Amino acid sequence: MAKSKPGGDAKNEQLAKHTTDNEDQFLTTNHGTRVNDDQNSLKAGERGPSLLEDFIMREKITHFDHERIPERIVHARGSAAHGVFKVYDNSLAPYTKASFLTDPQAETPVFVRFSTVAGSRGSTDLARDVRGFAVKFYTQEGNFDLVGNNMPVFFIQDAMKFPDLVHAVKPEPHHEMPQAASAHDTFWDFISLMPESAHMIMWLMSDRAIPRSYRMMEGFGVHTFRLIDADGKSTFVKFHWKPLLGVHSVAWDEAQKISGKDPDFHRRDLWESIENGQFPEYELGVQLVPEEDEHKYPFDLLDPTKLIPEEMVPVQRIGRLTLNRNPDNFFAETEQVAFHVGHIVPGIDFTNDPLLQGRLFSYTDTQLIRLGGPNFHEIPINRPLQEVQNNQRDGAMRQQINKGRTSYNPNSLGGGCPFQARWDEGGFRSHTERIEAHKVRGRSKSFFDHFSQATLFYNSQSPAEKTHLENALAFELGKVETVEVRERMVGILTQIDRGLATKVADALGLPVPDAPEQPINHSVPADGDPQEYQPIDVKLDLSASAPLSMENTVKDTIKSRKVAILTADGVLTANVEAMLAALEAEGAKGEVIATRQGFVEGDDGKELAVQHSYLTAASVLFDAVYLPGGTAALVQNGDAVHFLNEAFRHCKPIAADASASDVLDGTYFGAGEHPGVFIGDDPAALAKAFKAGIRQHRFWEREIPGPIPA
Ligand code: HDD
Repeated sequence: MAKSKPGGDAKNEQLAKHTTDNEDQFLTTNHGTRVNDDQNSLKAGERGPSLLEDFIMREKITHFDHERIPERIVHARGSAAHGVFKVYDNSLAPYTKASFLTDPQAETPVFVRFSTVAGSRGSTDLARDVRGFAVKFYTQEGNFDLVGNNMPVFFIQDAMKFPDLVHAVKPEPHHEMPQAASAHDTFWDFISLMPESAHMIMWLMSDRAIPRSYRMMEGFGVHTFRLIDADGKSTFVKFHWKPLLGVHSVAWDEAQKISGKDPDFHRRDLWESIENGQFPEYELGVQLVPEEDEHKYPFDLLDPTKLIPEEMVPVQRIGRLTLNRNPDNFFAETEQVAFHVGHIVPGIDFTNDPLLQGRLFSYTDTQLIRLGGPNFHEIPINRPLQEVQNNQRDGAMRQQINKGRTSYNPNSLGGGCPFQARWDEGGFRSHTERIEAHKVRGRSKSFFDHFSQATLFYNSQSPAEKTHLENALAFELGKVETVEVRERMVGILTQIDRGLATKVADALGLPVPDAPEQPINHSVPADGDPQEYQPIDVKLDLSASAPLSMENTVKDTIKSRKVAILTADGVLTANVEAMLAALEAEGAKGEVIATRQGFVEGDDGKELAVQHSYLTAASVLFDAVYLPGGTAALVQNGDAVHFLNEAFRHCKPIAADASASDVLDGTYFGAGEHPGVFIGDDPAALAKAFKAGIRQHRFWEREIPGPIPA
């Protein structure tokens, strides 16, 4: 095994050792016998029955029959990439012993898997859902897994409720519908009885649940963890990932259409951006809270349904993650990678968050069944940089060939090896925490504020984001068939914001209760005292928190954006070329669309290469549209006109040459003035304005009901 060497090389070498180079190699059976016919099975005569003796065919088919392993019970659909993490100069040295967070020279290899939660492996990427953001750091001191999501809070406070949550959101058991969707009765039945999920529901109904790209979403460790310095002193920490491209989403109508046009939209986007050398980048952020401030906040740091508003504790950006290499083999790496919140290294430790505590059990347990036994740590993608040395032995599919007589500790026959490591030798030592308590099944009273942060989130949204959130609730609850469930949810919404409850109730044709209804609390045990589980009413000093709105995200780049260029024979070649160059100069990519594939003939007789026909392209797969002049024929092309109408409806930037106004007149929005629609004669000025528009991502102010659906 490769010795621990800084940077990605050690991991690459290690993986390369396990990758077969197929060039100049003969086809063999799994046991090394060269095969001379891979086309025909062995038969008794050319037209006769196949023979059992055919060990080559039987081996091939047997292996095929066993190709599938159980998919992940949650986060089954995912895609991943390799990369590196580097801490900045102002590292976390005063707070943690972990060298990957303190040594700016260290380049730590990482493997990151993004995922949806509810759908099965073949489901669509654009489902309304939480996204997993799991990072495996192959550090010098062992593997550290930060198994987070793109939302900073969770549905439930205690891991005891996780199977219930997942059963509720998964397809309903009698008919296995709907796939990858929370818009159904069992999910909302559960949520309407679980007031603690109110905050998470605000995130899930917001546009954060339909990201434009894995490269344009935040990540969060969710729980409060601990950093531990060399002296053993602990500081509470929340981990964040901040994408350098900003946080952006698509429209809900668009998400649904992408699910049909390209269910692999996020997977493809991640893959292509890495292949094109436009490496996704995120900064690692931390919010640090000294131990002595544990009880200073109007929420409990151990409660995973709460975030720490950045106005209270700023996020310090301490390092950068760059994803720079696609996996070589999806199954071997992306599918077999095993994350676990319990994979930590000296310098990091857990808190008593009851959700985290339950997770510490669940992840190994799930790998045992999913990856078929206790040796999943030997699969190349899961191996640490260091040589593994312990007295664990045997088990299914053991790879390591342990030598010697001793597999126990203490021993003298093996010279006492392997030795325990002291803290100053890099040994992990659990943080010493004083606990004086009764053993109870219960929850701290400090966990019983369920609404203050749900309200904070809603109040922090821009007007467009609020509308999207209200529409999402109206959509999801509109799909719920049981009226009592819808009513209970309206009751919950009254606790968050009366205006929100009213809008959703109107859409559902339901009355809004006069006074907010106290939701039913189901966290009371059968023999418990309901008084002990009464909600607490917390008023936050903060009425809104700017980082919670995507409106306030970074909008300074068009890097990696995809722009559709609608053409027809006779198109003004020079203008198309000027726009392509202007986009490329800032890292965006224009793609030519025409009625047929191959080439389109320009006004000057020059041929332009065509990337898509109107049949294979769709506006929802692009960030922006350019309509050059010389395309008057498109006014008769329903697909092209629809392309423009739909892009307008989804609030995307649109540029058009002034000479293309005939085609614009054929759209429902026309050639008039609209935010985000740029029309001009001068190619350079037009490209400049267009690029400024693409930086804005969307012009949501255009989102008024129009005569075409969206
Ligand atoms: Fe989990 C997978 C994130 C709560 C049990 N979880 C999984 C993955 C992510 C998360 C990103 C996919 C990892 C990958 O790409 O392979 N999970 C979270 C977050 C949670 C959370 C951010 C709350 C803060 N999870 C949670 C609880 C439990 C689990 C409370 C169980 C008590 N999670 C699992 C699991 C999975 C999993 C069943 C399925 C596949 C796997 O672990 O490897 O064990």
